[in-house]
Amino acid sequence: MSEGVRCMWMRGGTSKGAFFLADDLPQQAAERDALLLRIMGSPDPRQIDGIGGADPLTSKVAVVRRSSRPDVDVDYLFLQVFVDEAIVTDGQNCGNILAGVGPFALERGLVAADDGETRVAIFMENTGQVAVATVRTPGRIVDYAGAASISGVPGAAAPIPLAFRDTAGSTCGSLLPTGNGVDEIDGVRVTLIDNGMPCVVLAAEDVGISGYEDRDTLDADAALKARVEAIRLRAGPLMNLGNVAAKSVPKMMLVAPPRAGGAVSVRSLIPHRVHASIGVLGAVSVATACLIEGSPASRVAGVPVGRRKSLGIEHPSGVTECVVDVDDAGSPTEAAMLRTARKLMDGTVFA
Ligand code: NQM
Repeated sequence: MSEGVRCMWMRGGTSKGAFFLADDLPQQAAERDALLLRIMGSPDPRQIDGIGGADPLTSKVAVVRRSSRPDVDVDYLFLQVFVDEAIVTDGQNCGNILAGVGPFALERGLVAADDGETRVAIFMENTGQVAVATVRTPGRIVDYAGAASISGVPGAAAPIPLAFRDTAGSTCGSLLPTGNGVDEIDGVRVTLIDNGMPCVVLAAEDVGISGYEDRDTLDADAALKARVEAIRLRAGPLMNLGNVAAKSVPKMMLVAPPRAGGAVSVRSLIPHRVHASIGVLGAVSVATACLIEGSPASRVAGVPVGRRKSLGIEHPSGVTECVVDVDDAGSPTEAAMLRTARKLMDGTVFA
């Protein structure tokens, strides 16, 4: 591949990654993954020989193709390239990188832009659901500039609302894969939940922290990480995920009472580094856990009444608003989140 591969480097939400057309990458997964490891510079904690940013949040890949599915514009496969291990996994989705998929598809001509704004229906190959992104396209050109700000990203940009349906059980088969709102693992009460992202939700105080620590403090706490990882490894098979030792799911969500006007405060391990803010579908899953009576999240959360619930998820870099619609039974039917994205570089990457 010395001739290089066409690649767009984009920020999507609070993450950054390399966006490729599916046709520009090897079709065989092992060959593709070897190439992506070279491109990102993994395995290496500094990713010095690649374009990855030495952080799981900046070592991400989107593979996009025109869709042949009815009512869908493009198919999006998300790949997480591990930083310090030679692992590329499609075992999770990513709602932050998803925010860049609409603009990328428009830029590459996979979708025709409308004048004003363009609705892009995106099939998320990792989990099999459709998300709808609305991208600002005045004069049929993607406009990245705007006044929307999201916590975790300095400044402002054009809003890209994302809407999700039918995300319950995306990877685990059902919203609550054990059938319970609360389980106990290693003496800790947990909710094993998947509303777009498999998550283990537990009270921060039950693993000996306040839940308000910053990212660096928690990343330096080896004892905490070992305890949380032991719970994660036991949760994996219970969530129909099998042995999760080399997987990036489930995410570990340590919750505490809100203290900045939101619904709940969260520190998430994704799974071996602490998230600088929170993942999109991770936030949807935590917000949903807050609605489950008697769960560790519901015990600390302040949940608004009504069928449409706007829950502020507090995290290390601010508050992310997540809107969840519920049916008469209180089960989630739809979720929405505001993101922004930015085209950073378009060119050829060499492996
Ligand atoms: O949960 C990081 C991110 C994510 C995932 C992670 C995400 C999501 O912030 O939808 O966006 O949890 O690995 O990019």
